[in-house]
Amino acid sequence: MNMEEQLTKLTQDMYGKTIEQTTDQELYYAVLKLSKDLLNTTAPISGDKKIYYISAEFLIGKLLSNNLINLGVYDKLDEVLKAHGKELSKIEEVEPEPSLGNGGLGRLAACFLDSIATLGLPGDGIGLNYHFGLFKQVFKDKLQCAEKNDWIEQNSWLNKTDVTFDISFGDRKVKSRLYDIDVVGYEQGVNKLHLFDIESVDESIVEEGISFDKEDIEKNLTLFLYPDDSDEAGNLLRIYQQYFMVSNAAQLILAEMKEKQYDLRRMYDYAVIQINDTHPTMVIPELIRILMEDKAFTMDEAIDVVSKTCAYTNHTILAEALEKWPLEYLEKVVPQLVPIIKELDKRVRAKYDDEKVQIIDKDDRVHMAHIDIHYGFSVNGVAAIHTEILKDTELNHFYKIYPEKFNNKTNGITFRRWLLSCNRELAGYLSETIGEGFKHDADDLEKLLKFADDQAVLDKLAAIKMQKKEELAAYVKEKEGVELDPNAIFDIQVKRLHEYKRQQMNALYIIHKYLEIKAGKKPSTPVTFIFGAKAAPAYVIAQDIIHLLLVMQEIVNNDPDVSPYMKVLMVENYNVSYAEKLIPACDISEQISLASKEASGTGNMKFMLNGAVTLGTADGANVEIHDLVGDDNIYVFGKDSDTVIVHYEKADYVSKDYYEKSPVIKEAVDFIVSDLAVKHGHKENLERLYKELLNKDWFMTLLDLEDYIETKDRMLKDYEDRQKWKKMMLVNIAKAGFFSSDRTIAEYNRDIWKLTEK
Ligand code: 26Q
Repeated sequence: MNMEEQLTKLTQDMYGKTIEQTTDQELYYAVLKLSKDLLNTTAPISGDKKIYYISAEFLIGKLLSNNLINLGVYDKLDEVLKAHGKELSKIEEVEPEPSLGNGGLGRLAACFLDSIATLGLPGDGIGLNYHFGLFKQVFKDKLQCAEKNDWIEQNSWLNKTDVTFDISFGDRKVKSRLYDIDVVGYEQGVNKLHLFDIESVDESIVEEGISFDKEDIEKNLTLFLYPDDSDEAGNLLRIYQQYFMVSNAAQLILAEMKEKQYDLRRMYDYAVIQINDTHPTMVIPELIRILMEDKAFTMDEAIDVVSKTCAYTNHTILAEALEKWPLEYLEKVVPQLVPIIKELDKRVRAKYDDEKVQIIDKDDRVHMAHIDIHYGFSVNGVAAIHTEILKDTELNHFYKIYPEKFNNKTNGITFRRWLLSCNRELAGYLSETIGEGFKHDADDLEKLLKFADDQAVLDKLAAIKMQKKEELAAYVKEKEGVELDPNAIFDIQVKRLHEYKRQQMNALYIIHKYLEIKAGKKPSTPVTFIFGAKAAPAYVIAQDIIHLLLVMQEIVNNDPDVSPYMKVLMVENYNVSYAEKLIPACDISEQISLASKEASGTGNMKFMLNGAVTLGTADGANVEIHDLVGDDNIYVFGKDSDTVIVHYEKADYVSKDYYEKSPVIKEAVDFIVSDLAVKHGHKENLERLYKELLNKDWFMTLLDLEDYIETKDRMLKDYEDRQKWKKMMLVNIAKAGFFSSDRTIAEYNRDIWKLTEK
């Protein structure tokens, strides 16, 4: 049967209707079924050695479009649907977005699964099947409210398996159940994303918002990602979740080893476990425990085998994000691991006198990263500058002990989702211009450089950008009720809300611009500032920053003197699907973290690939973008990481000095608590943010504000030199090949995993 016949039969069997008669909703489920049938007949990727990527987050996004592309049937299906008066892009809208991640780390895990399968490497993801995942963001009274985000439906990409495991905690035993999602590589075979759930989970215990009984572990264990940890019960719940994840992972890996009759004493010849940040760290003591208790290993043997199997990726240098669990909590939830962790610590103490490398500190807190570094064979950072900072400062004590373990793996993104799927117009035009080679070898994008002076190519790139801006404007009009002008410059900052990412600095720029326009200085090209960000519900200042942005949105957009020249929009519930609409429509990519704080960033890569120009600090992967495109095709500002690190060491940054020295800074900061702002907002939130900026400003917003204003103004001016701007777009696209996650995964494999590519 050809595709048209298959689909016709499906809609007939499922609904007794022709394709024409079905609704988009019904068609989605028919196409889902068709895709799942295709996945079932696609060969699994196999090989002797396998990578297990364990992660608390897999921010996979909607899967329909991506799976159709990777299965090689997107165009065919699109054609069939069109012939019956249906639009694939409309049908895609029906799919709910899985809510299994928070930000960069989770999206990276999803890109990696795509590339692992695309390179034909045997490798599965292992994580949790959160029913409500990360909360859904709604704005009420210009404040963020958190609601549950349900995404699991009767018919979905999840496949219930008959795999279950017993998981024992200190005070209870539970039964797990494995659900699988197929991960198909681009014109390749299939791997799995293994998501564990608890049989007794109960969605009905969630009350208004996202509150629930944190102590009812049998019912709540897999409801939410990162449940509020501002009290003890919340912390314990996170430990329950982490142990549940890794004990399932360990049992699954050992079961697969057994099935293949592999010799466990050479486990490292058959398996690599990549530990994505510290959330899965307990897999190390758990594997040691099982090998000793069930497989008669001595402690020495178990430690040796596990250490040669596990590798750790660090995603942050922020002290507050490095997990340290009180030993007392571990005793309560996972007492069986405590003697092992103590023994691991004892062995470290016997060898090294240095307090900084111990696992259990003097306050009896267990430093999870320290377990990974001592008892794993590889430690990697996620961008060149980040790895250097780890080696030189944050993890220097470890680097001195184990220089051979440290390596860099600069992050990447899958071009299937972030070009072929989200920007079909650009992908299509690139194919016409430089051939299809870039679809398999991203470095081929460099062929575009030959066209840097070809007017037709430059104009077409600009025309595609305009089309994507128009599409975004239409979507935003419907979704948010805000009118955007596609002729304005689209300046976009989308990422988790965090002070180090400095959305507040962007807000201060907006205030500055608003005040300038009010004073009569009107920009010749209008500009639209777009934000998308969720803030952790317990992160007060982050909520205040969202509030300020929403206040500015109201003030600016409703002021007839100002709104013809600038607009502000904070989109509600920013997620992967929204990113796929925003990124292709962007002119200016805001990557303005305080230098040294953003490990890599991956949004920066997605924007570049789609022809946006970066406005950024010398931080994370921005540094590598700068190296690739050269000074003429990026706007870099702000103090560098060495300077910032010295400020922290000397504790000599005083934000008030910057405020008092600069009338421009003072005026912008003061506006936060002006009568006008307070009239539109809440005094309490605005005052708290104002005081924070003036008295603390831990992430040094005011340090870089003047340079930021100057650089951004220059960039907005340069946009008017259309020829220059179009060339910058072209160079950014052409140089983005390095950031394909296929390159990243090939490096992981070459240096860490050492699997054979198929
Ligand atoms: C820590 C302690 C207690 C509870 C939760 C956490 C926690 C939760 C989430 C710590 C970290 C995260 C997420 C981190 C993250 O997303 N990091 C980002 O990883 C990306 C992929 O490597 C990088 O590009 C980003 O720079 C980095 O911020």
